Amino acid sequence: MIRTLEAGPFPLDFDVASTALIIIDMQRDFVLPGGFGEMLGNDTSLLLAAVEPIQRVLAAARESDMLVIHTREGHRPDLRDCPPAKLTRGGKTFIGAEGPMGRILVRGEQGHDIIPQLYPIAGEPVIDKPGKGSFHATDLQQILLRHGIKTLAVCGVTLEVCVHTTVREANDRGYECVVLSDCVASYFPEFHRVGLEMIQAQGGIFGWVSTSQAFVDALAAPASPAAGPAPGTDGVLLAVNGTLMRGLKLNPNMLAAGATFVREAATEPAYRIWTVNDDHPAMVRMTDGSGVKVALEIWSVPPEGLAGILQKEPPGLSIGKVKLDDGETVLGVLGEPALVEGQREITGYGGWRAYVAAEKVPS
Ligand code: C5J
Repeated sequence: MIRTLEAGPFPLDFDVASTALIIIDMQRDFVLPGGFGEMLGNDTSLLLAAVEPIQRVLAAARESDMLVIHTREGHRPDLRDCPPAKLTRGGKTFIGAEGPMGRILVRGEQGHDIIPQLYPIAGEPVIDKPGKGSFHATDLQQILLRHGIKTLAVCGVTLEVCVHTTVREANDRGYECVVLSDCVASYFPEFHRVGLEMIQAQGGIFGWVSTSQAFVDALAAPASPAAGPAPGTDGVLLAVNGTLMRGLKLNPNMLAAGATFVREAATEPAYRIWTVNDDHPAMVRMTDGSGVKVALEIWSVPPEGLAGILQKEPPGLSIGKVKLDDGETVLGVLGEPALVEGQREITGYGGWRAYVAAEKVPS
């Protein structure tokens, strides 16, 4: 069931069945006094602020039968999986040392385990990871593939270390990540603020940022968007490359027509794109072999909604056939060649969204 999550830099459509909630390292060693975090000189109380929002998100995810995954950073008791540089970083040895909650960051010790408020229940995988990232030296990728996961809702600590490393690893592997801003924490408020900015900078370079409340609301909303056909069923596939895309200014025309987002895509390498007075793009098919791939979105539109979308399009844009890089041909918005005369070409950005993000064009 497709849901829309209010998020930056633009709303994220996600399917509950292909989304996992991943809660990173909510271990005593990071969030309670006497653990690794405090030994490094940090005030652990800042991390406790994330516990209550994560509890609400966790309850909503469990209620929706969403896959929930927990991670724990830690090492074998003999520390053979801990690189010497990590062990002695800062000139002191903390990992493996005795503390009030047992040996620091060692598997099986009290401090290594997840705090009771967020404790996993039966059936929720726990990933024991020796590194900061959750993919490095773990079976997380296999579990996500086995469950058909495409989207990760990410919570946990610390934002700038294990959360960021995991999001970057996941993003490079093709997962869509949304970080819930109040469900992550840092020992450094400045890192919290900047860490979130970095995720969604440049049009969502690593993913999306949302909140616990928006996530809970999206899961509680009735089947949404209810107006549109299920992707690829009785709707007509339409490729849009500009302001009709998610979160951009003419996207309400798509929603009003009952259209639903299907996927991101790219054209075959036969197109170029211009900005028409920085108001909207015009994508033109090239016949001289100079074309490249242009990023676009595929939407499913009820046939009766197509005319309404076209009518509201700026002059010089029409609906024709667009060939995608996977060989499929769909209907798509195209610019008339005359429209782009004297206009600025932005093909080098790869698409309208990257252009408006890079040049901060109101969109
Ligand atoms: C750190 C983590 N900060 N879970 N680990 O060492 O972020």
